[in-house]
Amino acid sequence: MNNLQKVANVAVIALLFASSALGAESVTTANAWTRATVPGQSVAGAYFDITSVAPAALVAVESPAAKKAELHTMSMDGGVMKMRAVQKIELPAQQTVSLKPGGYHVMLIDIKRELKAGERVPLKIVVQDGRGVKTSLNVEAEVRAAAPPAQHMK
Ligand SMILES: [Cu+2]
Repeated sequence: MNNLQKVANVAVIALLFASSALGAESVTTANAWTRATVPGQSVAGAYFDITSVAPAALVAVESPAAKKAELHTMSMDGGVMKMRAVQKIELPAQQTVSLKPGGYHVMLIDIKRELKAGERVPLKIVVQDGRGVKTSLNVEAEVRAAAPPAQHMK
């Protein structure tokens, strides 16, 4: 570890002690994307990598592109992949949690218009820290070219 890294680590620790609430800089996201929709498609998954410096949880998402957004998980149930809504997605300290097809994802429900490849969909994500304090972050999801829409089961 060089001196610059040591200074950076001390700065992060100081920040943790200085603020009881998670600052916007304490949670980072990367690689946010969603799939382009086909006409008539009303739901779409949105995905991103999220990392928190302190233990936290992703508790809500909203987007102006959809009437509502839910946090979903996907698991095998009797040999069938099923999605279900979850109240939160735990974010262990300094571990990147990936929302991706086949796992945790954001479900955009009642999409207001077609999502076209190349455009960006704004997402507002809400993270709750260990003391219950909520912080919201804005994330831009890149719309990627369509693949066959996933089956949505309740
Ligand atoms: Cu889903």
